[in-house]
Amino acid sequence: MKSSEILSRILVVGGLLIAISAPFVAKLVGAQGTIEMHGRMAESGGWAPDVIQAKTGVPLHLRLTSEDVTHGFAVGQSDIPAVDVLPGKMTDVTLTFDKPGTYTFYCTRWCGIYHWRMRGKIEVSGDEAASPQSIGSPLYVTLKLDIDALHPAAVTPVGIPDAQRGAQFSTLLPAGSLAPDYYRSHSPAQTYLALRAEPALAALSAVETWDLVAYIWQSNTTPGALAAGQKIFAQNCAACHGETGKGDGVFAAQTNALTGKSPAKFADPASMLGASPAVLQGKILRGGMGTGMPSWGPILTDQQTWDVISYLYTFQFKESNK
Ligand code: HEC
Ligand SMILES: [Cu+2]
Repeated sequence: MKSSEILSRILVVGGLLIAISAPFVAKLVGAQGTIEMHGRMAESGGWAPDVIQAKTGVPLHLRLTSEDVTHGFAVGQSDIPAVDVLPGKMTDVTLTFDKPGTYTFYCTRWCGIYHWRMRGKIEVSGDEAASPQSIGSPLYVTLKLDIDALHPAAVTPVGIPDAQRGAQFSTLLPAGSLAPDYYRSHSPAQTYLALRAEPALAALSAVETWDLVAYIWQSNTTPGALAAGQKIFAQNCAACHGETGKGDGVFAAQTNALTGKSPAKFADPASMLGASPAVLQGKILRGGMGTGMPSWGPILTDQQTWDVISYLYTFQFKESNK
């Protein structure tokens, strides 16, 4: 084959590709470089398109509309405010990314049982190094925890442990008890048993020791983090786990009918006090893989994840100022 022949073949093939892809690209990218995006409930297809390319520093214009019910649109791990996406209306959103990486956009309205599956990706290219999720391995991986195993608490308190009452014994605590590493890698029941074995705490009653466990939890959070965690919980978790953590949210029964699993009961001390923050974080990041528990890793920032975890323990512990 002569080289001119090869060249002409490449040209023909190249021409064909352009002809095929041109109408498709034109549909996605409108006259002013605006992408029109249509939302449908996940069972009818979710977002179209569901993968979008963008460049750092270059504004991305989206026109959002719904083909069925009201949806919402937000980008995970970003502080861009969520907008509503209404049938028969266009909502314009302009996004500019400073960091390259793959961002997840998602629906923020409870449009149905598969609501949380209404997700898509924005692939942002650029020169800058850091990606939005470059936070290293999560704790459950480094600690080699089995996040799917049951974690019954070896011991549970009689009443509600009270962080304020615990504060008065805080000077007796062994060094390192309040360190984040310790708090995150131990369940409250494990912490309780470790404190019971401390000679310096031998004079404390069981109730007083549990109060100290609550104090350790409270020392590892702040009122601001708890308030942020409460908001995240109300928006994203209560529909399954229930407003009061009893596993009785509006979608709990449907989740059980679909997967055979029920949303975890954070209000149940026998299970919750056996869970370390690291175990809870693992499940939140990864999701249940078929249990109905969504994966929140691409949606919540590291800080938001710890905020909601510290909030989950309010179903077990009493805070100082309450
Ligand atoms: C669509 C329903 C649904 C939503 C929404 C949901 N969950 Fe879950 N979640 C479940 C189910 C079902 C389980 C139990 C099965 C499992 O562990 O995978 C579970 C389990 C968990 C566990 C494991 C608890 C344990 O003791 O091991 C944590 C932690 C958790 N969810 C946190 C959250 C948080 C935080 C949110 C919101 C950001 C959330 N979930 C939203 C259904 C849901
Ligand atoms: Cu939706």
